Amino acid sequence: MKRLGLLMIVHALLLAGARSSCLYAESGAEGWLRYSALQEQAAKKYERLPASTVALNDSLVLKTAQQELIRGVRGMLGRSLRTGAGPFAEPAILLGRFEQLHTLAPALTIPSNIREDGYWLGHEQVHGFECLLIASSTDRGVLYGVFALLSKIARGEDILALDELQQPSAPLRWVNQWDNLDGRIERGYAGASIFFGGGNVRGDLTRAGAYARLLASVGINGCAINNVNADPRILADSFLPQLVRVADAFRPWGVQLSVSVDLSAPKTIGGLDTFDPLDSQVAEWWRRKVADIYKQVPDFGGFVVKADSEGRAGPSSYGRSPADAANVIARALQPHGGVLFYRAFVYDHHLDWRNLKNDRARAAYDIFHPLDGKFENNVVIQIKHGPIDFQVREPVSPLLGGLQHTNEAIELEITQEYTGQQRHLCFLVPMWKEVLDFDMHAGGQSTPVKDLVAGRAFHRPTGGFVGVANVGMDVNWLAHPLAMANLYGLGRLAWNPDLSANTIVDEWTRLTFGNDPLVVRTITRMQLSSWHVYESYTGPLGVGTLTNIVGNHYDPGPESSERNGWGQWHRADHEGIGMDRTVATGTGFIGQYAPEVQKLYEPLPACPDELLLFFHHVPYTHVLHSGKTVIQHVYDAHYEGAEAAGAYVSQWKLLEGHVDDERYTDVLTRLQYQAGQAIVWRDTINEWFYRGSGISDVKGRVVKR
Ligand code: GCV
Repeated sequence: MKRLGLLMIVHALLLAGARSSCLYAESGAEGWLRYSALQEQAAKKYERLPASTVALNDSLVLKTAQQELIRGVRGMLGRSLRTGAGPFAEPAILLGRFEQLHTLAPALTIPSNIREDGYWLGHEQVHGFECLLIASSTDRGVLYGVFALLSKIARGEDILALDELQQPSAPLRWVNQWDNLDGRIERGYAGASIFFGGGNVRGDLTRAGAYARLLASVGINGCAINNVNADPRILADSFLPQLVRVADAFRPWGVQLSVSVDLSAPKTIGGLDTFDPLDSQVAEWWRRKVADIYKQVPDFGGFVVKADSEGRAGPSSYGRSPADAANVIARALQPHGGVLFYRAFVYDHHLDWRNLKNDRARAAYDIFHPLDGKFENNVVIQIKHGPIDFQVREPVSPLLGGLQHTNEAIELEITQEYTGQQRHLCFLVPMWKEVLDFDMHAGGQSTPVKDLVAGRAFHRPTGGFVGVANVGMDVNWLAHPLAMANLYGLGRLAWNPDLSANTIVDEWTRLTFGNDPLVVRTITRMQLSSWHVYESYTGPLGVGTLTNIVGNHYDPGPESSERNGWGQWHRADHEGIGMDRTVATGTGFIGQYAPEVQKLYEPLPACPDELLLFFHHVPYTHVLHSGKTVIQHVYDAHYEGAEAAGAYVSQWKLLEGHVDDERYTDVLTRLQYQAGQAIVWRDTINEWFYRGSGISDVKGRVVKR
């Protein structure tokens, strides 16, 4: 134990060192929008880029797009694009909406029928001049097209014969921030809020504007800025002028402001003696409140609601359903075009752990599936990707396949609450890809999650993606410079879930660190392996969380999930481990999936190793598909994982001199810390399993201290 304690202290000191380096120069602040000067040879490729740019309307967003284009070209190619010259005077980069382009050049064949915010990059003759065209049905789409063009230049791609149409997979591509009005962020690991402090919106919102720019660059179009554990004051009349300022900071980037609201607001701040969603005064309160907001923020996005969950107020206080609660607010939003995200993260956190049939994983489906079709058309059920809570490995939430007459959005957690809290490297895109590609077989058809959430599978009017981001005032936004690949990846997947993890991380690395092949190869390999590495030393075989769940959700704490009502149980005893969620003998959770999916999980021999302990309780001696026993797998995985984490340090050291010193040293310090902490995890978990099972490691490494 002494050795462990010492290691912890050394690592805490190392981490403190890593944190203080947040003060280094602004390199992290630009994220993946660095626009670093290209080397002479690389820049030659773009010699024929037109020397001017013309915006075909003067909207705020189009102006932003034009300024961004000028900024990017100046940074990367050292050239200042001219503006103001008409499109007929010289070759130009034309920015505008399809209809404007058509008026200008009726003979052009312009794509039609493209989804909102989709854009076209084309290279055409306009009035005798070679022009590069960036066009869309919306000004925001043109902005996205500009970012795409700049990304191509930064990554050295050809742009002179462009004819490329890009359209978003889903209409709603949002992030949620869990920021409190006092400036702290729930599950935020990168400093204070960029929006709030001392109970108010910050005076200086420069950083909020810079965040909106990053979001827009990957197609994110909405941001709820406050914690889903919402302070009702966010809706106070006196607070509205403060929200207006945030909306102003977002607007140039086409990011719609939204807030999380507490269902009790009509009572707590509204002066009513009830918040019963079926009470007509309550309905009227929401109607007026929403109308006031839209008067001052006409492009307001809508609300997010967490209710009847983890102590939050909810419709159950009046015997009403989530549909009653969602609909009363949704109706108020409807005339203004706003949406209401109602979170499916509703569960009883006082479950009786002694009852082996109890299962928190069942909650979302049990509550929301019977309500399918009872929600207004502008309600979106926001569903965490797994049935528990962002663990390192979970099966896909059955509710994603359980709503066919209701809009849905998938909630993915960018902030690494259970996956190393941005102190460990854990690139989550490979995990999200597995979820999005998973076929739920809903309604007897092939329905990958990505089609369900986009609304395509069942012809829903809307749907999408929500990433819980929790960026903070840290110069790197998410603290660990490599963690920004998760924010980038969320946006890219929301736009196009068919992109591979490899493509996404390759793009991000080139944009963030340049095109040096050694850098690109090393970072992409590290990132792509990192989720499995983290999983192997923290939560193997789908066991769920072995972290300290009653405390920081970070350190190893395998006992903490048991004998309490939170329902994150792994049910380890001296003979075996795992939750029996089968239909035959367990909690019946597997029965919430379509029959095709049940077949994958219900029979023990079919169940994939990586989810075995999520679905089945087995003896430690159970033999896996891999041929190893469960217990030996646990021992080996922890040694392999810790070794792989250690190897990241030497891999990163190859980049000395290839990456600027500030980021080189910052990342190195963090990886060294991670390597130490992985050993702490390895020894704590292996020893705990050894004590519990009494079964020795065949390689003789695990000892009782
Ligand atoms: C905002 C988990 C987190 C909570 C979070 C909650 C949620 O339980 O630990 O901090 O609360 O999820 O998603 O609502």
